[in-house]
Amino acid sequence: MSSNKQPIYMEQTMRWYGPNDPVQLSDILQSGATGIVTALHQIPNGQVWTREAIKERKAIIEEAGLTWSVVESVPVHENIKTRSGNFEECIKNYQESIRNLAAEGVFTVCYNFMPILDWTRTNLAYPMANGAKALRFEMKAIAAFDLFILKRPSAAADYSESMKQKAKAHFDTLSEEEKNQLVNNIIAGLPGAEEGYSVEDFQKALDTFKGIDAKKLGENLNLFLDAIVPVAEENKVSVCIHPDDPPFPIFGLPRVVSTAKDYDRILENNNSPYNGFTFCTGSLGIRADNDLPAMVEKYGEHIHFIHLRSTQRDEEGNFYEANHMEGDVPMADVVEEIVKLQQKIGKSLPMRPDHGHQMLDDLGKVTNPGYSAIGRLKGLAELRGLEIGIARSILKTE
Ligand code: CS2
Ligand code: MN
Repeated sequence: MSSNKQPIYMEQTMRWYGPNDPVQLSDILQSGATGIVTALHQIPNGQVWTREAIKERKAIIEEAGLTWSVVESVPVHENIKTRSGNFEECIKNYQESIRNLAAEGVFTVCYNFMPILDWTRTNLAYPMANGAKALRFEMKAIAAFDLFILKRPSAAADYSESMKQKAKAHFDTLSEEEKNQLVNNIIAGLPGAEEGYSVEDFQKALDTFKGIDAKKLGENLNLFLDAIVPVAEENKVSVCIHPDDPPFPIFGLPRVVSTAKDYDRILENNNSPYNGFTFCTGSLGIRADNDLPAMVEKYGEHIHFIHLRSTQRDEEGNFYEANHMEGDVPMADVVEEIVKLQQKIGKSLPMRPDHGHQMLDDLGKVTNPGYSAIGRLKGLAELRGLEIGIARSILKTE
């Protein structure tokens, strides 16, 4: 290399759902990742994460030779999003959890602000041509659930005539078992979602967002940040919001973290270096109007955590999770910007291969959808090679 500069590489991490995760820490160690992304899923949403509970989890991770790099997520209670009920207590508890994490040496906290549902898919075993299985979001399945199972009062207004027809035709092909499966996929809670619902409870939950449009939800997010960013600053904790997935409204629920405009609003309100983003290429990449490399360049100093995966979309709003190097996400361009960013800020950013296909031996196993071992291992291996190649060639020409 002509330059003396050493490349700065991303910190390779993997998500681990805790002691009950079928993928163990010893498996993650073999992937070459050094960092763990995890959460205390056993603590009910809205309550304080105590120092003892954090310390205990951290010890298990370190015992395995790994580091607890990022919390994903400290969940934001629905009452905070609607500013109702005991939201003030929930915010106090959130502040306390941030303090406790910092006291135990965990300084990066991911969260999201999606109403009611965390990430949403309709098919968890969408077959790829090569026999692997992917996660998929299909509009006609969402509409079929919304119109004919949930029977949400204002659902009809949210779909075009042709989508309504497609949804009806699709619904008529579903067996009882397939209907149950669809309901489960949508509302029972994908891994990491802290809440699951029955159809009845789901409608009740939707009703709590009556009158809360995107403007209001954006204000509620700002008010939440007003309360937690100062605490994050004091404790040197980077809080990083994960984008909406999918990044457009579903079931009439508002979205406030889907675009660069949303990023601007979040920073305008709290322009602290500790207020930032989990840059999830798979979620943001579902929108053709998100220029991902440009977003890394523009918001880089506020990107505290990176999720790399790809999605393949179509005009109708359907998408599936593609191989990490395929699909709509220009992965090489994104990684090139990340390499430049790390060189500029002189810091390594934690990254995880976000989801992977269910493949090889994992096809016969019970796995957390999106979080089987081998697909993520493949993603990480490809991403690692891509980054090394890009970083070395950039430094050579400098
Ligand atoms: C999903 C979610 O895209 C993703 O990473 O697997 O678990 C997401 O990480 C959470 O919603 C973030 O809070
Ligand atoms: Mn993600």
